[in-house]
Amino acid sequence: QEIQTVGGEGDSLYGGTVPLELTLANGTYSLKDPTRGNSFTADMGNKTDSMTCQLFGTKCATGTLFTSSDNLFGNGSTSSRESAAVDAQYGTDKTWDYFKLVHGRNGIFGDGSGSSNRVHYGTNYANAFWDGARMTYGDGDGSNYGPLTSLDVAGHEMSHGVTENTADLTYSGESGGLNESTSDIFGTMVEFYAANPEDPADYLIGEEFDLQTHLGFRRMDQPSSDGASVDCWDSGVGQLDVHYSSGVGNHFYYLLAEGSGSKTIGGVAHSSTTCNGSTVTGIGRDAAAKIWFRGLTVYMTSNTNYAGARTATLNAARDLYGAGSAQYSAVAAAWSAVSVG
Ligand code: ASN
Ligand code: ZN
Ligand code: CA
Repeated sequence: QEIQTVGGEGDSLYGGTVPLELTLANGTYSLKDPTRGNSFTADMGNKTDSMTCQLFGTKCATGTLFTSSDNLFGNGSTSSRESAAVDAQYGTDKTWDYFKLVHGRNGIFGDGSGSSNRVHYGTNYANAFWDGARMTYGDGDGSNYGPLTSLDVAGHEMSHGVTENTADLTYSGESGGLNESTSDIFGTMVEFYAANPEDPADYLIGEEFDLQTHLGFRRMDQPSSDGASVDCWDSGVGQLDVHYSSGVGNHFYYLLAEGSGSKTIGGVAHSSTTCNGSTVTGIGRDAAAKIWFRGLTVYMTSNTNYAGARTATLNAARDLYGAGSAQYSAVAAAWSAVSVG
C-alpha cells in the first residue's frame, strides 16, 4: 500500500486551527510529517520513563503515534487527547520552518532528519524537556498550569537540540545560562515567526499555559521580575541555576532587538532598563536573531562564558554587517548595558 503525504487540520489548545501535513497509509492518517523529516507526535498515556532514559536519552518509551480515520485532529480543548498533540506537532512545524527558512538550518540536527514529540507525559507534570533525541511535554497540574505545549516552549526545547548540535554549551555555570538563554531567544523568535493571532508574540515564556498569572515562567525584558533570574551580570551568576543565569543573555537580547524603555508587544506591556543607566536603541528582531545564530554556530564553544558571548556576537555582527555598522555598535552597547564587558 502506498504511503502518501496529505494536508490536514488540527484544532490546538493555544494556536487555534492550524494546518498539518499528515501521513496517510492504509486509510489511516497519522500525525507524522513527511515534509519535515517525518517528525511525529506520540501519546505517552500519562506514563513516565526510567531515570536511565532521562539521563542518556536512550531506551525511552516512544509512546503511541497519534492516528485518525480522518485528517482532522483535536477539538481545541483538553477534552480531546489529540489537542495537545496538535500543539506539539505545530510547534515542531514552526520551529523546523523557522530554522530552515530564516537560518538555513536543515532541521534540529542539521541533516534533514526530523524529531519527535511525546505528549501526556506523567501525571500533573508541569515541565517539558529535550532529551537529546526528542521532545517530551507534561500536562501541567491543571490548576496553575495547563499542558506545556505552547509554541514558545516547543521552540525553546527544540532549540536545546540546535545548541547541542552546534556550540554544545555545557549545561552548568555561565555556559549553561547561555544555553538556556539561547532556547528562550529562539523559542521567542519562533513565536514571532509564526505570527499567529491566537498566540500573539511577546517576550514572555510560557504565558499560554499559565492559568493563574498568564505571565509564564520567565520574561526577557525584565528577567528579575520572576524573583530569581538576574538582569545584570556579576561574578556570581555562574553559581545560579541555569534558568536564572539565563537572565543576563535574555536581557541583552531584548535590549539588542527592542531597545530600552517601554512598549506594548503582543498586547503585553514590556519595559526594560539598563544596568549602567545607558539608553539602548534596538536593531530589530531579524538582525538580532541572525547575530545570535551566527555567534552560536560559528563562534561559541562548549565552555563559552558571558564575556566570550560578547566576543562571539561582536564577531558575528562584524561578519554580517561590518565593524563600523550600527548593528555592531548596538551589540557592544547591549552587552555593556547588562554589565558584560
Ligand atoms: N524545561 C526545562 C528546560 O528546557 C527542562 C530542564 O530543566 N531541562 O530547561
Ligand atoms: Zn531549557
Ligand atoms: Ca511567549
